[in-house]
Parts: sequence; structure tokens; C-alpha cells
Amino acid sequence: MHVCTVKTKPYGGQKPGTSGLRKPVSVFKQPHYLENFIQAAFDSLPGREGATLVLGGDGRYFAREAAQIILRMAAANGFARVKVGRDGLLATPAASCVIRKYGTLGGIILSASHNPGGPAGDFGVKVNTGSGGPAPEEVTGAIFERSRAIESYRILEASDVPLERLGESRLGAMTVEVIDPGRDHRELLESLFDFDRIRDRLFRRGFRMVFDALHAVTGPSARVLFEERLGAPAGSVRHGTPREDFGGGHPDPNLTHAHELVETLFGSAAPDFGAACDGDGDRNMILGRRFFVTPSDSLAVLAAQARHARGYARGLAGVARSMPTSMAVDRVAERLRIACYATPTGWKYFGNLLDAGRVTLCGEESFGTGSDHVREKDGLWAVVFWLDILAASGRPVAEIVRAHWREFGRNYYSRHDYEEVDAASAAELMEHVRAAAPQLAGRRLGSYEVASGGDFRYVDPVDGSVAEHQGIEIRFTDGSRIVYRLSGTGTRGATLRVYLERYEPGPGRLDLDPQAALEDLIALAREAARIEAFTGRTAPTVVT
Ligand code: G16
Repeated sequence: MHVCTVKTKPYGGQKPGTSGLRKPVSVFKQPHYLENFIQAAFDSLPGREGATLVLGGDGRYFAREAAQIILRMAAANGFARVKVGRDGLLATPAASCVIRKYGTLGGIILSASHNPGGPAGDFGVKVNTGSGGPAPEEVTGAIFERSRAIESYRILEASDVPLERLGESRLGAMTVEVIDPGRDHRELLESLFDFDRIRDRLFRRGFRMVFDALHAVTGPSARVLFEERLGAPAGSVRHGTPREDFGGGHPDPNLTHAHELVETLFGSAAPDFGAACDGDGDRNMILGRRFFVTPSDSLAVLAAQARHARGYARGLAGVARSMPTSMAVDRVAERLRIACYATPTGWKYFGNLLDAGRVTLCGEESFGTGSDHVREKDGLWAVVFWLDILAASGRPVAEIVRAHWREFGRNYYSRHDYEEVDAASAAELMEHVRAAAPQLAGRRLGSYEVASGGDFRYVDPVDGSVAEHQGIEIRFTDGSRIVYRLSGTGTRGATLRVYLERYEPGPGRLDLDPQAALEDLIALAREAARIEAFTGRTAPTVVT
């Protein structure tokens, strides 16, 4: 076995987006494309000589090949050990857990998250640092710069390492350790929540749940957690076997893509509780019987109820949400007299706040919720947290959320996505809104009066770093808002996201359909940005 130095040329466009480098599989399969990015990442992680790396992913198409390439490159780049999930599987929060527990230098997660997989789907590489969280801007920036100047990469000439069985093997001077992809993470969850209470008060009393793993990474661990450890009936976990193409589905836990689960929960013999996670296990969707919990409400309810969970009984240091996430959690923070931070979209922006102990819980409208137990959002954690709250309160999901609205008011909320629009037109639309927004202050739009309008700029309160142009917000005097952003995770054209929010203090009008409650704002948002004129679209592609 010897180390080869392979000559290469830079590819353009290896700039990591909101969450790693995501591209169609066909792009990743170009000669040296993956290798260039991995070498650039290794070069940007100081201290790799003799260090340990964590490797895994959601098991999507091309992941097996990619894992073998990365193992050979890690061996040629001086790593002493790679901890890799069995069969190359490791959910994103589980990877974060392993990095933190064993103090490794960082990790590489092979996933394009909720994007479809298969030969015509997407692939992705996420780089995490020693904190267990996604690489911060300064690291992703360094990787990008390095990728633009790369001339060669190092790789060991060797045959594939078997990844099917737990245990250790050698690859040159490096040890490859195949680990159980879920064990460390499950142990962590068990330390935070009262498994006995969930088993005794829920499943021993006939409580029924359906967890839809969407043929993605959480299936095997979900079976152990829910069916073996917590006592849910066999068959409670659906689509629990990971597939390279996610069974042809779209592993995105929302009302559109997890429609089978939604139909079950809204059907005549609906179980008490439903949940789903995405491709790499960091997103979650929570459903009660004939009831959908928006991610923003989920964060607010978890924050309000956290004291009932063992791991959070001492109280929360603070909470954080991404700027476009509804302000429901702000009201809880106010009541609890704790700090509430609004960050740009992207889990990496929570890292400093979590590391500094300023926040305990954080979440995003994009079906992500998490806490300081790891440095990624955590799908299974959110599901177990909800079960723990249900067990503690003895009330169904819908009642808990309705009681929350009665106490704090309801933030009606929706996101309208216009996917795969022409990138240049989307950029023009954003320029138009950027120029128009500040002029709107003080003007009336329909029945609303504009309080302010402009670009969201974030100054990290811990290290002072600045992130500009993180979405354009139009705020109204009654607390309603419209936010416009371009997604940083799409791989085809541009995705325009329009976020809509209106606060209803109650006690009446708390049970409206969100699309009806937001009707005026939806029309205003379309007009103010001239969405049809710029994109040719008369309706969004996905509404969540
Ligand atoms: C990633 C990020 C999230 C972000 C989401 C959507 O999630 O980690 O912080 O909210 O993308 O981002 P965008 O609106 O830019 O598409 P994931 O689950 O895709 O890794």
C-alpha cells in the first residue's frame, strides 16, 4: 500500500451552502470532484496528523463509494483512526454525539439531507468540527478558497475496507473502527428523558404511535428506541430500512412529502402520535391525532414544557431561533425571563451560543429542533422529548398545543416555497425587494402598516463575527412579518422562500386554518415582491 499524490485541477462552485456542499450526483461523480473537496476540507482542519475522524452519512446512492475514497484519503493524510458507522450509516446528530463523546478532530457526513437520492438525485458532504457542529463560516470559507487553488490530493492505494461488521481493521497505518451507528446517541437520549415514564404511562396503557423513517437513516435506531426500549407495538416504525434512493421518495418530513404519515394521522383509525425524520435524521415533524404541530410551535412548546424533562429540569439558559422562524418561542422566553436570540438560517449559527452556554434549546421553521446535548438539530431527540412531555402531562398533542396558544397567543405561520426558479430572476427579485423594503416604513399595505423593512444582519454576540444579507424582513406595526430569502440548500436553479407570520393574542380565533388566517399577508407578499412578474409563478410549489 502506498500513498499516491494525484494531480488535479480546481472545479468552480465548491462553496458550501447553508449546510455543506450539495450537488446532483452527476456533479459529484465527475473525476476528482469529491477528492478535491475532501482534500480542501482536510487541509482546512489543522491538527489532523495522528487525529481521529468520524465518518458516516444517510446511506444515499454514491455514499458507499464516497466512504471508501474518504477512508483512503484519510489514511494518506495522516489520520490515525476513523470511526465509521456500520455500512457507512451515521445520522447527523449521532455523528455530532460521537465527535463530542470521543473528542475527535471532527467528522465528515455524507448527506444531502432531505433532498431526494438515487442516480438522478443529490449527494452532499458536510464537514463538522471538534465541537460536533457544522463547520463555521471561517472554516467553510477556507475550504472554498483551498478548493479554488488545489493542484493535487493524497490517497492510499488500497482495496475497499469492509464496513458491514463492528470492529477494527487497518488501512495502511490508520485504524478503521466500525461502530454501531446508534448506540452512543441512544445512550445520550436515555440520560435526558425518562424512558420508564414513557413506557409505563404511554405504551403500557395502549398509546399508539407511528414513526415514519422515510427509508432513511433513522429507521434501525428508531426500531430499537421506540419498539424495543420504550415498548411501542411492533410495526410502529414504518419504512425503517434505509435505502439508497429512499424508496423513490423524498425524505423530507413535511406535510407534502410525508403524506402517507399525514394521511394515517388524519384518518379514521388515527393513532395518538405521529412523527417522521429526514434523510440524515436531523429534521423532525410532529403530529397528533388530526393535528399538525408547526416546527415553530414545537420549539415554543418544548421550551415552555422543558422543566418536565429530566435533562432540562434545572431550567433553560436561553433559547435561539433562526430569524425567519416564528416568534412563538420569544413569548415563552419572555415569560421564563431568559434570553432569546434570532440567528441567520443555518444550524452553524447556533454553535457559538451553545458553546458559550447562552442557550439550551434552539430551533428553526425548517423542521429542526435541538439542544446543547449535541451541536446539530436532532430528529429522534425531538420525538422522544415530545413523548416525554405527553407522558408527563397525560394530555394529547392537540390539547397541549391549544393550551399553549391560550396561554401565549398563537403565531399563525406558513412558508411558501417557489422551487427551481430561474436563478437570475430570483436574484433580481431579491434586489427589487432589497431596494423597496426600507422605503416601505410608515406606509400602509392593505390593512397593515409597515414598521420597518430591510436586510437581516447578524452580529454574533459571542465572537462578534458578522453575517450580512440573511433575508429581507418587512415588519408590520401589529407584529406581523413577511420574510424573503433564497434557499442555500437547493441544487437546481433557485428556491425562493417566503415566510409569513401573524400574531393572534386570543382568546378567540385561535383555531383558524393558517392559510386562511394569513390570506391578506400572502397576497401582500406576492405583490410587494412582484413574484409572478419575476418568476412567472402564480403559486408556490411547496407550502409548509
Ligand atoms: C439545513 C440547515 C438548516 C436550514 C435548512 C434550510 O438543514 O442546517 O439550518 O434551516 O438547511 O436552509 P435553506 O432555507 O437555506 O434551504 P438540512 O436539514 O437541510 O441540513
